[in-house]
Amino acid sequence: MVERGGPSARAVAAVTYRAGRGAHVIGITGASGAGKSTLTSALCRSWAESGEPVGVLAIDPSSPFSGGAILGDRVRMSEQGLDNEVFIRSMATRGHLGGLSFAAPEAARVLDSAGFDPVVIETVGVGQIEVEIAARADTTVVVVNPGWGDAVQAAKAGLMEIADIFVVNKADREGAPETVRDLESLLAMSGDRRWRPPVIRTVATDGLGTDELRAALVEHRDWLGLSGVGVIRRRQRVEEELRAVVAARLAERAEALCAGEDWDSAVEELTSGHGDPWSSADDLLRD
Ligand SMILES: Nc1nc2c(ncn2[C@@H]2O[C@H](COP(=O)(O)OP(=O)(O)OP(=O)(O)O)[C@@H](O)[C@H]2O)c(=O)[nH]1
Ligand SMILES: [Mg+2]
Repeated sequence: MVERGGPSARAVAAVTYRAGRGAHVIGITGASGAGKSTLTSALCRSWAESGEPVGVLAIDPSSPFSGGAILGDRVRMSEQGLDNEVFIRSMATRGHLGGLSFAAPEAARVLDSAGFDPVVIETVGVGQIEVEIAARADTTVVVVNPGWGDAVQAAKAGLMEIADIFVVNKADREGAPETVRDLESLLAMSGDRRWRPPVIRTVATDGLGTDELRAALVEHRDWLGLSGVGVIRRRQRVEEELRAVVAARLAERAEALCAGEDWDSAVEELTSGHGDPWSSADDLLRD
C-alpha cells in the first residue's frame, strides 16, 4: 500500500505515525558492490541471534527481485529458525507513484510500528534521492572498500558529510589499513564535528567486524539521545516530510486548476488578447 501511494498510503500513514515506537533507523549506503547487502545480512544474523527483531528495506535501483545476496541469506536464516526475527523487503527505485522519498520513510515506519528495532535501509550511494534517504536515518553508515579511489568516490558522492560511521569492508583485501588511515585524516580535518565518525574494518563475508559495528551503532544511538542531536534530526525529518507532502498537495491542486471550464475560459480570454496570465492565475486560485 505504501509503495502504491495515494489514498491507501495515506491511510497507512495515519496509523503508523501514531504507532511508531521510535526504532533505531540505520541507513547503510555506499558504492554498488561495496558489500552493503552482505554486511546487512551479517548484522541481521547477529541481531537475530541476540533476539533483536530487525527489519530491512533494501532499496534496489533496478528491480525488486534482484536482492541477490540478502535474499539468499534470508533462506539460510530461515533454516536456522531466525525468520521471525528478520523481515527483509526489497523496494524498486522505479515505479513509485508517490516517489521513493515518500515510500521509503513510510515503509520504515511500518516496520517500526510492527515492532522491528533496528530498521535498516540499504541504498546505493549514487543518486541524490538514494543518498538523501540514507541521510534521513538516525545513524548513517557509509561502506567503502580498500583503495584510495573508493574514499575519493565517497567524498565526491557527498557521502563524507552524511556518514556517522565508516565501514571499510573487504578488509581481507590489500590496502585496508591505508584506507582507514586516509579516512581518519580526512575526518580529522573536518574538525568541529561533535561526533567523530569511527572507521571500522569488516569482512562481511565472514562476519568479521560485525560486533565492533554493532557497538558503534549503539554508541551513536546513545550519543544521539544524550547530545539532543537525535531530537533535532527527527524534527528535521518531520519538516522535510511535511514540506514534501505540502508540495505534492499543491502540485495536485495546480493540476486540477489547469483543467475544466474556468481554465478553458481563461485560456480563451488570453488567446483573444485580453487580460494577462498573472491576473488569470489569481482568478483561478481565488475560486
Ligand atoms: N572479499 C570479500 N568480498 C566481499 C566482502 N563483502 C562482500 N563481498 C563480496 O562482494 C560482492 C558484492 O557484495 P554485495 O553485498 O552484493 O554488495 P552491495 O553493496 O550490496 O551491492 P549492490 O546492492 O549491488 O550495490 C559479493 O560477491 C560479495 O560476496 C568482503 O568482506 N570480502
Ligand atoms: Mg545490495
